[in-house]
Amino acid sequence: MKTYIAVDIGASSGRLLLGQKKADQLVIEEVHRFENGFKKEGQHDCWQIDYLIQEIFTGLEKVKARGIKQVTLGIDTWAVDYVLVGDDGQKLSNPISYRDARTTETINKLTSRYSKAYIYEKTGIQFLNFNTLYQLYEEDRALLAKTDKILMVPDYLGYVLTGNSVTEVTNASTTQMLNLREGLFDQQLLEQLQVSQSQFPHLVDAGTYLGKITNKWHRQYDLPECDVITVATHDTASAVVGTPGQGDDWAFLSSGTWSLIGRELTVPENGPMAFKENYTNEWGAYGTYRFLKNIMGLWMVQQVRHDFDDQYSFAEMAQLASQEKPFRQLLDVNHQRFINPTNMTVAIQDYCRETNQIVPESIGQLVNAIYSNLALDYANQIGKLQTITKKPLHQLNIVGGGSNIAYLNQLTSNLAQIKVIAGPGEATALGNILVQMISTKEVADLAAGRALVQQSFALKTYLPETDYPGVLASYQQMLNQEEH
Ligand code: LFR
Repeated sequence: MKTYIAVDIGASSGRLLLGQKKADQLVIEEVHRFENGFKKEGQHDCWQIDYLIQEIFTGLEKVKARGIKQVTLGIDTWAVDYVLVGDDGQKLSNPISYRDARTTETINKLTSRYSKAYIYEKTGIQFLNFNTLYQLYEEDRALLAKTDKILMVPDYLGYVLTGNSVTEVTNASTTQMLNLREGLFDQQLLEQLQVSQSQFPHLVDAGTYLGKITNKWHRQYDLPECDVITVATHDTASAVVGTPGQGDDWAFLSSGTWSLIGRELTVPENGPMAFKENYTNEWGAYGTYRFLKNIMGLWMVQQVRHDFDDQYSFAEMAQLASQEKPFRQLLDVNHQRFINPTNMTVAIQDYCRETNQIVPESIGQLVNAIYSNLALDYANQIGKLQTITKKPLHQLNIVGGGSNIAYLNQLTSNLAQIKVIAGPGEATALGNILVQMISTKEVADLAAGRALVQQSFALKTYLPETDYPGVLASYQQMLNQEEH
């Protein structure tokens, strides 16, 4: 029996999961989990990339300690961030986090030359302050001049492990630098950044073989033999692969640090309405597109938890939130002020004070305010998704850690008046493993992979139980007023 390892690193935690196909079931087990986060280094919030590499090896040593001698392995992480590598093959600095303040104003600077509409038409990618396009625009020119390779974070990790470098497309598309029509980096945008095509290793699709872990690491650590496969290296791309949607009337919501809500398309949708609503067309595995929107997500809950000295577990926070009344405040959860505030609790309370709303004080009230407004935004986007793609939706598949929050799932089902299927919580790692299994021919294709997930994991169904007359309309009105 083959053993597959998913290295899945999100902005707040990372894990190694072991997967095997036993009879007609996909069986997974977590072998190692670790914290992740950025730290201030000088002016900037930086990822601790050497620490992440160390944790990958620690996890692989645990695999070997179980007597497993041979595995295949795939790596996925969050998107948009990159590592600059010099001529000597070493990183030139730690990667700066997308939440760093350096790009807050950059969209305006860059779009004074090329309009937003023009960039959108080329790339089909949503305008987020932190896209790689804007990060590279603000990059230290002296460092860029010394840069031999620009590697997206998961490509960098694969490079450190194997010595081989590629640019995998599901993640590369989030740079907002790939040309949709040409399927390559866009020459004009590269020129604007004074970055050359040759600084990016060649583009590859998800499922491409990368190489073996080099002997240097085998001498240093007790590792299994490892064939590294470049999976859908963007965590959201892996999550969508691992989402057990069937037919074409389902939407996905990958619920973690971010909430990524959208639907899978086979042809990108970058028309005027998608542009106006700032929807993105991120490239997926096997010729698909993730037509989606970023919503602030559980980041807000994670930060509030820190404000309360991490004394509550996420389950306790959800329990306390469910005892409060929903919709006591309307918040624009996607406001820039919630991207990286010094204190999230204070940021939420200030917002409520400024807008003359009840100020949430207790942990339950704060978390309820976040859940209520996330659910409102989900419902709002379900409507927009159907309008823009001109196809009805009858089901929302919620995956990721957030799919375990029953209260939030029910709120979402009620507000959007849609059937919610929750789970699996580990869809990202599953998608990572499925791409490996498709590469080794243990699974036939994407549809077969999703069917395997469907039959291997217990999913929960939520049906609308009630509605909240006028609440979604008030939320939409609040957003419209904010825009004007
Ligand atoms: C989710 C995610 C999103 C991306 C954001 C920043 O973990 O990858 O898809 O927009 O993080 O990279």
